[in-house]
Amino acid sequence: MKKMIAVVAVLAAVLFAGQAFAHFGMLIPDTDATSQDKRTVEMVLSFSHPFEGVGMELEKPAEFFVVVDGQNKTDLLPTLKETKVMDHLAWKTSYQVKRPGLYAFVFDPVPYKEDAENNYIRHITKVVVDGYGEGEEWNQPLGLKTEIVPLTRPFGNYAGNVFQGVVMLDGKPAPYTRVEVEFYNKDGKRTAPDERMVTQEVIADGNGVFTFVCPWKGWWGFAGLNADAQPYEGRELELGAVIWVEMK
Ligand SMILES: [Cu+2]
Repeated sequence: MKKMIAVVAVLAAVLFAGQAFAHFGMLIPDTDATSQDKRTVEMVLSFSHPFEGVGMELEKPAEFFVVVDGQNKTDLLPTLKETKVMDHLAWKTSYQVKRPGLYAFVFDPVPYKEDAENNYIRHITKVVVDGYGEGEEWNQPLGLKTEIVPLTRPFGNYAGNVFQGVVMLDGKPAPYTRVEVEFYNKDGKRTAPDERMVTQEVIADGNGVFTFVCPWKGWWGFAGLNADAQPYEGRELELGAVIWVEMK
């Protein structure tokens, strides 16, 4: 009996640990490009474990906006409607792309209190949509607190392509940042042979540049993780620079 309790305790600890890391802000559109036949982008915002399909509550974000061609910022917060992702509170919206250009959507959450790690988590989450084939200046920073600036065009990619980006923090490349990578296992068909393989991990180089090959089609999330210099509510604040990219 004692042995069984010990085994259960170890299992619980392993499962709990597995869920404790690898949370991702998720901002998933139903397309990475608009066309004459597809003018509206449906988007879902959540805070989840994308591979395992385990959700967390995402309270209404502090900010949600679109930046068109790196310049015109429009607040989209009032357009958000409640929905559920992985059985937890999430948000959705529908956005009509009226003219050609580069559309970068960003949400900045209210920091999430994570008791398992005794910290707060703020994943500033971005996705880029190519408006009518005119999404050009896709490697310009938006000036976020932290962000991944793509070095691979963040749309129209093949599965098997490399994704490369620069992790920026406070407007500067953040050397040797740990980047967690996860596949959005939407239909649950992918299984990891091993708990460690749910989340993949790379480290940026001395210029904040990281590289990852995406082996399958689908949406891939990249989270460059740093601790904020300022604690939040007395705890460490994990700052995540997150970007989602679709491989086809
Ligand atoms: Cu989590």
